[in-house]
Amino acid sequence: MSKRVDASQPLDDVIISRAIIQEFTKDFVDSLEGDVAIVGAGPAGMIAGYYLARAGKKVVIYERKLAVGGGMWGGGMMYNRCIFQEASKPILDEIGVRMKKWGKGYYVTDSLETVSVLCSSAVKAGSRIFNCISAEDVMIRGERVMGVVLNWSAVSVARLHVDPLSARAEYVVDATGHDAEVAKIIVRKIGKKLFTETGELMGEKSMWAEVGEKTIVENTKEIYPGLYVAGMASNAVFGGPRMGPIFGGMLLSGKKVAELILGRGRGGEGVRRGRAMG
Ligand code: 48H
Repeated sequence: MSKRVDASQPLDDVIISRAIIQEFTKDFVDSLEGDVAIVGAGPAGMIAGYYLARAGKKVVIYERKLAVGGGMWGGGMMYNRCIFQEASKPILDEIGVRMKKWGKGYYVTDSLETVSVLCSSAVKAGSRIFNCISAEDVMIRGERVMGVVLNWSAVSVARLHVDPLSARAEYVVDATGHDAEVAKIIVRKIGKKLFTETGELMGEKSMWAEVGEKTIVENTKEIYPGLYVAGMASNAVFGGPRMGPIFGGMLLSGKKVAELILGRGRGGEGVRRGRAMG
Protein backbone atom coordinates (compact mmCIF):
# COMPACT_ATOMS: atom_id res chain seq x y z
CA MET A 1 0.00 0.00 0.00
CA SER A 2 1.42 3.40 -0.93
CA LYS A 3 1.23 6.18 1.67
CA ARG A 4 -1.67 8.60 1.21
CA VAL A 5 -0.52 12.03 -0.05
CA ASP A 6 -1.31 14.66 2.59
CA ALA A 7 -2.12 17.95 0.85
CA SER A 8 -3.84 19.41 3.89
CA GLN A 9 -1.09 21.87 4.95
CA PRO A 10 -2.59 25.36 5.06
CA LEU A 11 -0.88 27.55 2.48
CA ASP A 12 -0.58 31.32 2.48
CA ASP A 13 -0.09 32.92 -0.95
CA VAL A 14 1.66 35.92 0.57
CA ILE A 15 4.19 33.77 2.43
CA ILE A 16 5.00 32.14 -0.91
CA SER A 17 5.44 35.55 -2.56
CA ARG A 18 7.55 36.91 0.32
CA ALA A 19 9.87 33.87 0.26
CA ILE A 20 10.48 34.28 -3.45
CA ILE A 21 11.10 38.02 -3.37
CA GLN A 22 13.26 38.03 -0.23
CA GLU A 23 15.43 35.07 -1.20
CA PHE A 24 15.95 36.28 -4.76
CA THR A 25 16.74 39.83 -3.63
CA LYS A 26 19.22 38.63 -1.00
CA ASP A 27 21.14 36.62 -3.60
CA PHE A 28 20.91 39.33 -6.23
CA VAL A 29 22.27 42.01 -3.89
CA ASP A 30 25.05 39.68 -2.74
CA SER A 31 25.95 39.11 -6.40
CA LEU A 32 26.58 42.79 -7.10
CA GLU A 33 30.24 42.22 -6.28
CA GLY A 34 32.09 39.07 -7.17
CA ASP A 35 35.16 37.52 -8.71
CA VAL A 36 33.82 36.56 -12.12
CA ALA A 37 30.75 37.64 -14.07
CA ILE A 38 29.96 35.30 -16.96
CA VAL A 39 27.64 36.59 -19.65
CA GLY A 40 25.73 33.71 -21.23
CA ALA A 41 24.66 30.35 -19.76
CA GLY A 42 25.38 28.19 -22.79
CA PRO A 43 27.66 25.16 -22.42
CA ALA A 44 30.85 27.26 -22.37
CA GLY A 45 29.57 29.69 -19.73
CA MET A 46 28.16 26.98 -17.47
CA ILE A 47 31.25 24.76 -17.51
CA ALA A 48 33.43 27.83 -16.87
CA GLY A 49 31.16 28.63 -13.91
CA TYR A 50 31.51 25.07 -12.65
CA TYR A 51 35.33 25.09 -12.62
CA LEU A 52 35.65 28.62 -11.24
CA ALA A 53 33.14 28.09 -8.43
CA ARG A 54 34.62 24.70 -7.59
CA ALA A 55 37.95 26.47 -7.09
CA GLY A 56 36.30 28.87 -4.63
CA LYS A 57 35.60 31.87 -6.84
CA LYS A 58 32.44 33.90 -6.43
CA VAL A 59 30.80 33.43 -9.82
CA VAL A 60 27.65 34.96 -11.26
CA ILE A 61 26.26 33.90 -14.64
CA TYR A 62 23.74 36.12 -16.38
CA GLU A 63 21.50 34.56 -19.01
CA ARG A 64 19.25 36.57 -21.30
CA LYS A 65 16.71 33.84 -21.92
CA LEU A 66 14.28 32.05 -19.64
CA ALA A 67 16.17 28.77 -20.17
CA VAL A 68 19.88 28.13 -19.85
CA GLY A 69 21.67 25.95 -22.41
CA GLY A 70 22.02 28.28 -25.38
CA GLY A 71 22.35 26.36 -28.63
CA MET A 72 22.70 22.97 -27.03
CA TRP A 73 19.08 21.86 -26.58
CA GLY A 74 18.48 21.27 -30.28
CA GLY A 75 21.62 19.18 -30.95
CA GLY A 76 22.03 19.27 -34.73
CA MET A 77 19.05 20.53 -36.73
CA MET A 78 16.75 19.73 -33.79
CA TYR A 79 17.90 16.10 -33.64
CA ASN A 80 18.49 16.41 -29.91
CA ARG A 81 21.79 14.59 -29.66
CA CYS A 82 25.22 16.20 -29.19
CA ILE A 83 28.59 14.93 -30.38
CA PHE A 84 31.73 15.11 -28.29
CA GLN A 85 35.28 14.12 -29.20
CA GLU A 86 37.73 12.13 -27.08
CA ALA A 87 39.48 15.17 -25.55
CA SER A 88 36.26 16.39 -23.94
CA LYS A 89 35.20 13.01 -22.52
CA PRO A 90 36.95 13.52 -19.13
CA ILE A 91 34.80 16.62 -18.51
CA LEU A 92 31.59 14.72 -19.27
CA ASP A 93 32.77 11.87 -17.03
CA GLU A 94 33.60 14.32 -14.24
CA ILE A 95 30.15 15.94 -14.18
CA GLY A 96 28.32 12.69 -14.91
CA VAL A 97 26.83 13.03 -18.39
CA ARG A 98 26.07 9.61 -19.88
CA MET A 99 27.30 8.98 -23.40
CA LYS A 100 27.43 6.35 -26.11
CA LYS A 101 30.66 5.62 -27.94
CA TRP A 102 30.20 6.08 -31.65
CA GLY A 103 33.08 4.73 -33.71
CA LYS A 104 36.61 5.86 -32.96
CA GLY A 105 36.83 8.98 -30.83
CA TYR A 106 33.21 10.14 -31.07
CA TYR A 107 30.64 10.15 -28.28
CA VAL A 108 26.91 10.88 -28.50
CA THR A 109 24.91 12.39 -25.63
CA ASP A 110 21.29 13.33 -25.12
CA SER A 111 21.28 17.12 -25.41
CA LEU A 112 18.59 17.56 -22.75
CA GLU A 113 20.55 15.51 -20.23
CA THR A 114 23.74 17.36 -21.14
CA VAL A 115 22.25 20.82 -20.58
CA SER A 116 20.57 19.73 -17.33
CA VAL A 117 23.74 18.23 -15.89
CA LEU A 118 25.84 21.24 -16.93
CA CYS A 119 23.39 23.59 -15.20
CA SER A 120 23.16 21.45 -12.10
CA SER A 121 26.97 21.11 -11.90
CA ALA A 122 27.55 24.86 -12.20
CA VAL A 123 24.95 25.70 -9.55
CA LYS A 124 25.92 22.94 -7.13
CA ALA A 125 29.58 24.00 -7.40
CA GLY A 126 28.47 27.44 -6.15
CA SER A 127 27.84 29.56 -9.26
CA ARG A 128 24.73 31.67 -9.21
CA ILE A 129 22.76 31.78 -12.43
CA PHE A 130 20.34 34.63 -13.01
CA ASN A 131 18.13 34.02 -16.02
CA CYS A 132 15.99 36.60 -17.86
CA ILE A 133 18.76 39.18 -17.37
CA SER A 134 20.86 40.65 -20.21
CA ALA A 135 24.23 42.35 -20.06
CA GLU A 136 23.68 45.48 -22.13
CA ASP A 137 26.93 47.28 -21.31
CA VAL A 138 30.14 46.87 -19.32
CA MET A 139 31.65 48.81 -16.43
CA ILE A 140 34.96 50.30 -17.58
CA ARG A 141 37.32 51.94 -15.13
CA GLY A 142 40.51 53.35 -16.63
CA GLU A 143 41.33 50.92 -19.38
CA ARG A 144 39.87 47.83 -17.77
CA VAL A 145 36.57 46.02 -17.70
CA MET A 146 35.39 45.93 -14.08
CA GLY A 147 31.91 44.48 -14.35
CA VAL A 148 28.68 44.32 -16.28
CA VAL A 149 25.66 46.56 -16.75
CA LEU A 150 22.41 44.64 -16.52
CA ASN A 151 18.77 44.90 -17.34
CA TRP A 152 15.79 42.56 -17.40
CA SER A 153 15.58 40.99 -20.86
CA ALA A 154 11.87 41.84 -20.82
CA VAL A 155 12.78 45.54 -20.79
CA SER A 156 14.38 45.36 -24.22
CA VAL A 157 11.71 42.99 -25.56
CA ALA A 158 9.00 45.49 -24.53
CA ARG A 159 11.21 48.42 -25.63
CA LEU A 160 10.78 50.06 -22.23
CA HIS A 161 12.89 53.07 -21.42
CA VAL A 162 14.33 51.74 -18.14
CA ASP A 163 17.87 52.38 -16.93
CA PRO A 164 20.06 49.37 -16.07
CA LEU A 165 21.98 48.45 -12.91
CA SER A 166 25.67 47.54 -12.47
CA ALA A 167 27.50 44.55 -10.97
CA ARG A 168 31.23 44.66 -10.26
CA ALA A 169 33.49 41.70 -11.01
CA GLU A 170 37.23 41.27 -11.11
CA TYR A 171 36.90 39.45 -14.46
CA VAL A 172 34.15 39.27 -17.04
CA VAL A 173 33.73 36.38 -19.50
CA ASP A 174 31.95 36.86 -22.81
CA ALA A 175 30.25 33.48 -23.33
CA THR A 176 27.43 34.86 -25.46
CA GLY A 177 27.92 32.47 -28.40
CA HIS A 178 27.89 33.44 -32.07
CA ASP A 179 27.07 37.09 -31.37
CA ALA A 180 30.04 37.80 -29.05
CA GLU A 181 27.93 40.57 -27.58
CA VAL A 182 30.30 41.83 -24.90
CA ALA A 183 33.21 42.04 -27.34
CA LYS A 184 30.96 44.04 -29.68
CA ILE A 185 30.15 46.46 -26.86
CA ILE A 186 33.87 47.16 -26.38
CA VAL A 187 34.37 47.95 -30.08
CA ARG A 188 31.22 50.06 -30.22
CA LYS A 189 31.99 52.10 -27.12
CA ILE A 190 35.79 52.19 -26.92
CA GLY A 191 36.94 51.58 -30.48
CA LYS A 192 39.22 49.03 -32.12
CA LYS A 193 40.87 47.98 -28.87
CA LEU A 194 40.35 44.20 -28.81
CA PHE A 195 43.49 42.03 -28.70
CA THR A 196 42.86 40.83 -32.28
CA GLU A 197 44.84 41.61 -35.46
CA THR A 198 42.42 44.38 -36.40
CA GLY A 199 41.31 45.45 -32.95
CA GLU A 200 37.78 44.56 -34.03
CA LEU A 201 35.76 41.34 -34.21
CA MET A 202 37.16 39.33 -37.09
CA GLY A 203 33.91 37.39 -37.65
CA GLU A 204 33.05 33.72 -37.58
CA LYS A 205 33.91 31.69 -40.71
CA SER A 206 32.02 28.86 -42.48
CA MET A 207 31.53 25.49 -40.86
CA TRP A 208 34.55 23.20 -40.49
CA ALA A 209 34.36 21.01 -37.40
CA GLU A 210 38.00 19.93 -37.23
CA VAL A 211 39.50 23.41 -37.49
CA GLY A 212 36.73 25.12 -35.52
CA GLU A 213 37.15 22.81 -32.55
CA LYS A 214 40.89 23.37 -32.51
CA THR A 215 40.84 27.15 -32.87
CA ILE A 216 38.08 27.65 -30.34
CA VAL A 217 40.39 26.51 -27.56
CA GLU A 218 43.34 28.55 -28.92
CA ASN A 219 41.07 31.60 -29.22
CA THR A 220 39.90 31.38 -25.62
CA LYS A 221 41.79 34.23 -24.00
CA GLU A 222 41.74 37.75 -22.65
CA ILE A 223 40.50 40.11 -25.37
CA TYR A 224 40.60 43.40 -23.45
CA PRO A 225 41.96 44.05 -19.95
CA GLY A 226 39.65 42.23 -17.55
CA LEU A 227 37.53 40.67 -20.32
CA TYR A 228 37.91 37.05 -21.49
CA VAL A 229 36.09 35.26 -24.27
CA ALA A 230 34.97 31.61 -24.24
CA GLY A 231 32.97 29.23 -26.40
CA MET A 232 31.60 30.12 -29.82
CA ALA A 233 32.26 33.80 -29.14
CA SER A 234 36.02 33.03 -29.24
CA ASN A 235 35.88 32.06 -32.90
CA ALA A 236 33.60 35.00 -33.67
CA VAL A 237 36.18 37.35 -32.14
CA PHE A 238 39.26 35.79 -33.74
CA GLY A 239 37.84 34.68 -37.11
CA GLY A 240 37.69 30.91 -36.56
CA PRO A 241 35.16 28.65 -38.31
CA ARG A 242 31.90 27.43 -36.81
CA MET A 243 31.82 23.70 -36.11
CA GLY A 244 28.19 22.59 -36.12
CA PRO A 245 26.80 20.24 -33.47
CA ILE A 246 30.07 19.00 -31.98
CA PHE A 247 30.26 20.48 -28.49
CA GLY A 248 33.56 19.30 -27.02
CA GLY A 249 35.25 22.57 -27.89
CA MET A 250 32.67 24.50 -25.85
CA LEU A 251 33.53 22.49 -22.72
CA LEU A 252 37.29 22.63 -23.34
CA SER A 253 37.05 26.38 -23.94
CA GLY A 254 34.99 26.93 -20.77
CA LYS A 255 37.51 24.91 -18.78
CA LYS A 256 40.40 26.82 -20.30
CA VAL A 257 38.93 30.23 -19.48
CA ALA A 258 38.45 29.09 -15.89
CA GLU A 259 42.10 27.97 -15.72
CA LEU A 260 43.31 31.26 -17.19
CA ILE A 261 41.34 33.29 -14.64
CA LEU A 262 42.37 31.02 -11.77
CA GLY A 263 45.95 31.61 -12.85
CA ARG A 264 45.45 35.37 -12.46
CA GLY A 265 43.53 35.84 -9.21
CA ARG A 266 43.06 39.21 -7.55
CA GLY A 267 46.58 40.05 -6.46
CA GLY A 268 46.73 36.30 -5.92
CA GLU A 269 43.44 35.88 -4.10
CA GLY A 270 39.77 36.07 -4.81
CA VAL A 271 36.63 36.24 -2.69
CA ARG A 272 36.52 32.70 -1.37
CA ARG A 273 33.09 31.42 -0.63
CA GLY A 274 31.22 28.23 -0.38
CA ARG A 275 27.63 28.95 -1.22
CA ALA A 276 24.94 27.08 0.55
CA MET A 277 21.19 27.49 0.30
CA GLY A 278 19.66 29.60 3.03
C1 48H B 1 22.98 37.64 -21.27
C2 48H B 1 23.27 36.53 -23.28
C3 48H B 1 23.61 37.75 -23.92
C4 48H B 1 23.61 38.94 -23.14
C5 48H B 1 23.69 36.17 -25.38
O1 48H B 1 25.07 30.22 -27.88
P1 48H B 1 25.54 29.50 -26.68
O2 48H B 1 25.15 28.08 -26.55
O3 48H B 1 27.13 29.69 -26.59
P2 48H B 1 28.33 28.66 -26.31
O4 48H B 1 29.53 29.31 -26.81
O5 48H B 1 28.32 28.22 -24.90
O6 48H B 1 27.99 27.39 -27.19
C6 48H B 1 27.82 27.52 -28.55
C7 48H B 1 26.97 26.38 -29.09
O7 48H B 1 25.72 26.34 -28.43
C8 48H B 1 26.77 26.61 -30.55
O8 48H B 1 25.98 27.49 -30.88
C9 48H B 1 27.53 25.88 -31.52
C10 48H B 1 28.46 24.80 -31.12
N1 48H B 1 27.40 26.21 -32.75
C11 48H B 1 28.12 25.71 -33.87
C12 48H B 1 27.53 26.18 -35.17
O9 48H B 1 28.17 25.89 -36.21
O10 48H B 1 26.46 26.82 -35.18
O11 48H B 1 25.03 30.26 -25.39
C13 48H B 1 25.17 31.65 -25.27
C14 48H B 1 24.15 32.14 -24.28
C15 48H B 1 22.72 32.02 -24.81
O12 48H B 1 21.96 31.29 -23.89
C16 48H B 1 22.25 33.46 -24.94
O13 48H B 1 20.89 33.63 -24.64
C17 48H B 1 23.13 34.17 -23.94
O14 48H B 1 24.38 33.52 -24.05
N2 48H B 1 23.34 35.58 -24.21
N3 48H B 1 22.98 36.47 -21.97
N4 48H B 1 23.30 38.84 -21.82
N5 48H B 1 23.93 40.14 -23.67
N6 48H B 1 23.87 37.48 -25.23
